[in-house]
Amino acid sequence: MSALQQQVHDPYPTRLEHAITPIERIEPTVWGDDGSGPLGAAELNDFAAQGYLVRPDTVDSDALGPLGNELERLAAELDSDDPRVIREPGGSIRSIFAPHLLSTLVAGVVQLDTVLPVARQLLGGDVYIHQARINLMPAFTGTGFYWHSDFETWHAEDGMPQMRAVSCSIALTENYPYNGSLMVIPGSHRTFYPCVGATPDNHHSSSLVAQRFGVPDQNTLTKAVDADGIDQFTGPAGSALWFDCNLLHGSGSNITPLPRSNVFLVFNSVDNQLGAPYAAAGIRPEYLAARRTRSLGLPASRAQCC
Ligand code: 6CS
Ligand code: FE
Repeated sequence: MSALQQQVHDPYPTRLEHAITPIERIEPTVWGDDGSGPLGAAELNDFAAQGYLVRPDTVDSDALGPLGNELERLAAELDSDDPRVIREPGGSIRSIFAPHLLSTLVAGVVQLDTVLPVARQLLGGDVYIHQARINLMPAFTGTGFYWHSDFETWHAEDGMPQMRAVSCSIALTENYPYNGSLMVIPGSHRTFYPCVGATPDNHHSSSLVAQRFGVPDQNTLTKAVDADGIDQFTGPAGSALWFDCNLLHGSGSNITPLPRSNVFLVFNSVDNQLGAPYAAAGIRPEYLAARRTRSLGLPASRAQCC
C-alpha cells in the first residue's frame, strides 16, 4: 500500500489479488425527502429501488442548438494534445472533460432548476461538481464503455469515501436503442462488487478509452442481469438520466450515422470530499476528480436576494 493510500478501514475494498464476496451497500441511495426538492415520493422511491430515474425535458429545445454548437466549438478549439480531450482509437473525439469550466453554456446547465435542485434533493444538501464530461459517442466510430460502477473507480482511484454522488446524463442528440445509448442493471447500486486486479499506474490514460481494471467479472454480471435484467436510456435530446454512483452501467459501440452526444454532470455531496485513493498509488488530475471544490449553493432561483 502506497503512502498515499488510505490507512483507515476500507468498507469497499477493491482492486484485490483475489475475488471476495460482494458487499451490501451501507449508505442510503436517497438522502433527501419529497419536501426538499422537485422529486415527489414516487420518483424518490423509484430512484431508491432502481438506482436511476429518467426526467424528460430537462434542457429546453431552444437551448439544445447552442449547446450543440458549443460542443463543436470546444472540439475545434481544444489543442489536439489537451489531456481533457479523450480520443477513440481511430482519432475521433470520444470525451471532453470539464466542459463546465470551458463553457458558460454548460455551466448554465448545472444551475438549471431541472438539474441542481434534483442533485441537492437526491444527495441531501449542498453539492459540487466532482466530474463533468461530454461523451460524444460519434457516428460510425464511437466505441462502447464496458460494464462498470463509477463509484468503484471514484473510491479506488479518487478516494471518494461514501456512495453519496449522482450522475446526470443529458442527451444532446437523440438517444436511440441502436446508437450506443446507456444500459443499466436496475437495482445493482445496492451491492458493491469488489474487483480483482491492482490499479496500473496512470490508469486513466487507458481506462477512459477501454476500462480493463475495476470492472466486474462475467460471472458477476451474468448473475446481476439474471436477477434484474437490463434497462436502456433512450429518448429525445433534452432528456436526462439520473443514476446512482454505484449503478452498473455500460454502452455498446455506435456504428450508425447518428451520434449519441450526452453531457454528464457528476454531483458529489460536500460532506463526501475526496481523500487519498483507496486502491491507487497516486491521485488523478483535477479535471477527472475535483479536489479544489466549491459548493454550488442554492439554485439561483432560490438564492435569497439582498
Ligand atoms: O474514470 C472515470 O471517472 C470515468 N470512467 C467511466 C468508465 N465512467 C465514469 C467516468 O467518466
Ligand atoms: Fe461510467
